[in-house]
Amino acid sequence: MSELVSMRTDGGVAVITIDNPPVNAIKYEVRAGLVDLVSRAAGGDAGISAIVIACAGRTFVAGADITEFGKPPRPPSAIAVIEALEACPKPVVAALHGTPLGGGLELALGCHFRVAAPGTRLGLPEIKLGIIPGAGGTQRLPRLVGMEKAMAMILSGEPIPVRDALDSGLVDEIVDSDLVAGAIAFARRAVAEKRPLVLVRDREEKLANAWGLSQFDTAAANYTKRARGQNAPAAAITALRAAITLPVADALRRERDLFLELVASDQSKAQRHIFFAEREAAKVPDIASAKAHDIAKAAVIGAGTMGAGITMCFANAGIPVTVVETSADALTRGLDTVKRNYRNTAARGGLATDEMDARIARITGTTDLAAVADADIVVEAVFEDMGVKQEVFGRLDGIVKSGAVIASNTSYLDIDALGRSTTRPQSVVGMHFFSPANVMRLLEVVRGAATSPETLATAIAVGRKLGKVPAVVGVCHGFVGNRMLRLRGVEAERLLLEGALPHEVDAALTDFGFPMGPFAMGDLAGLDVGWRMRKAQGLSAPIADQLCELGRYGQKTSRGFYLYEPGSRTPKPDPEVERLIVDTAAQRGVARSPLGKDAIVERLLFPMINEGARILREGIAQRPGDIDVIWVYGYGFPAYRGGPMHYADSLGLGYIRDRLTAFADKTGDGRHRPAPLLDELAAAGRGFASLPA
Ligand code: 3H9
Repeated sequence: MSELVSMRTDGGVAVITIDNPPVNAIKYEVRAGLVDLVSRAAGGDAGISAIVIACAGRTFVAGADITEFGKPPRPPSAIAVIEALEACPKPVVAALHGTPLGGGLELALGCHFRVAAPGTRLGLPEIKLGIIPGAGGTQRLPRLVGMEKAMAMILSGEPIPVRDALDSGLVDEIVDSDLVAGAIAFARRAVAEKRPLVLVRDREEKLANAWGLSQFDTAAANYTKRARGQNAPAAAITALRAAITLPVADALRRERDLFLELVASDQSKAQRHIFFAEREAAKVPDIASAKAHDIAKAAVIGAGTMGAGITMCFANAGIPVTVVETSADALTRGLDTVKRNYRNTAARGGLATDEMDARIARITGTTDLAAVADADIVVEAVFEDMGVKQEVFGRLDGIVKSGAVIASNTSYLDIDALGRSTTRPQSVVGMHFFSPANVMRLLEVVRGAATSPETLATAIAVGRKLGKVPAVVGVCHGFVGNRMLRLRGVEAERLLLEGALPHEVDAALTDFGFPMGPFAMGDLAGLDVGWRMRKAQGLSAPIADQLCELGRYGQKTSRGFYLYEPGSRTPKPDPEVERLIVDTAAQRGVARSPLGKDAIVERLLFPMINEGARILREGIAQRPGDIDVIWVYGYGFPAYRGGPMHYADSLGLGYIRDRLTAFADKTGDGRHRPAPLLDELAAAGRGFASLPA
């Protein structure tokens, strides 16, 4: 018998327990153990009248073991386990807690009944891995909760709370006391009451009352519209549609075929890469034993756009936070922004009123910097200027209690220089949030030369607590994300001179899968921001600078790279901008000629990948996957392409090297010469993924 699955009996009820930490994934040994024990309990032993399937540890089965995907299958499959459960003539009750997800929920759907502990969250998140449920989820879930809800759950991948699961028929009972005891009691009642053992796959009532095909197709179209470029959503819809159009056995086979096709696809490989890279990015081997400080109180310096967003992050996570501004007016403006954001979320149904009030109550505003004295972490989010920030750090040094973390939200500046303006550089770290800070998942945690292991560990732990994806990076101008972004910006401007128009460049990137192209993005953020920064550094951008000189700052002035109708955020190509581009190219003696989409994408992305190689060699990022995580969570790089470095590997580094060499010859820009690391890997026929961990 497998050690990961065990059985005991409790007054005639067999309790089969899975114990495969950390998340009870149903890997081979678990599947084998389950088939063995379920068939034993189901068989002749008259002493056993019912079965409970439960899990040890923090959760019921959270899915298939993702590390097994792409390897030769080892029977029994998850489907075989579910068939064994369904074949059982005795009632089978799943006892759910934690996060029954994916194959875990599918296992539970193979049982006759489901009971759950309070706080359980149930879902089919396969879509986030570029696949669909492959063990009956697309057929059994709609039979329990109806097609509309099943479609929402499977296409979003988001879990639902247990209360919702009870109301929609996914679970039969919430057990407030001991879960397994409650499940055993439920099983005994089922036996005593001779409750009919109807399999979920045979329940037709909710499907029969469900949408007709035309309603189904209308709803499905809404999801596929948003799915741009991804294969899994369309496959999920095909499988769900089969629940209405095919006999269940055929529909299950259809689902399985679609699942197998997707598991083998590049998109799913890319999304699985991101799943594991996300979990790796916050791991720093040399601080593994450092202990994070407890954070009971936080403070944020500055209540501008970033400061207000960061303040909300703490309040959302249940941490009391003091926000400091220099004037009463600025403070009021900042706090108003926070309240408006919360009210908007509440109005959209995203936040209950009492929860909103609780979050707002966690925020204290003040103009007195001394109020941060008892904070365990202070996040500085003042104007992006070294002098201003150093002054703030110097003052904080005299106020903040010993041992507290002093973090800067700078997006470019030298964390070591900020550390040196205090007497405790060991407590200083970068915490680079992305705008809007209360929404964007990425947090670049910047490790200074003097940052102590405890400070770094605390910043990472705080990031997790705030629901962010922390990625640890080293100090350089712009860290990982903005350093690479800058190269993309330079290239985008060059492409305009060489023959492309802003909407063509943007369309090439949105077709690739980015939510927005660089020019629409610049207009949204405000072109004056980059202009000011370039001037300070003695840099220039041929087109953007001229637009700014004309007062075209983007959406806020209704004109930028595009034209915006009053009250609209939809970018419209502007003939005046086209003329300016054509004239500028002529003045510079650049002959313009049309550029194809693929050529545009290569010119924008390959120099970034090259910079990524330099970043790796310099040790600014620990692993290629960290760079991928930063680009997926901070800059909208499509997860189904796995981030820039994974994407580079998928194309082959030899190809990237050759294209970069051609770019360098064409533009005369030395930055385009293949970076030594890229060159070496390409010469050896290797990819970034082959670098030692
Ligand atoms: C599926 O089920 C397909 C079926 O439809 C068809 C076939 C049957 N496999 O996230 P954490 C690891 S597809 C392997 O930090 P948390 C994870 O890498 C699957 N490993 O914990 C990490 O390792 P490490 C559908 C897994 O408490 C450790 O466990 N299911 C898996 O923040 C802890 O993870 C999903 O997509 C796995 N399935 O969150 C659920 N899951 O410590 C994916 C986790 O070495 N999992 N690991 O870095 C999750 O969403 C979260 O892990 C969960 C816990 C919410 C469960």
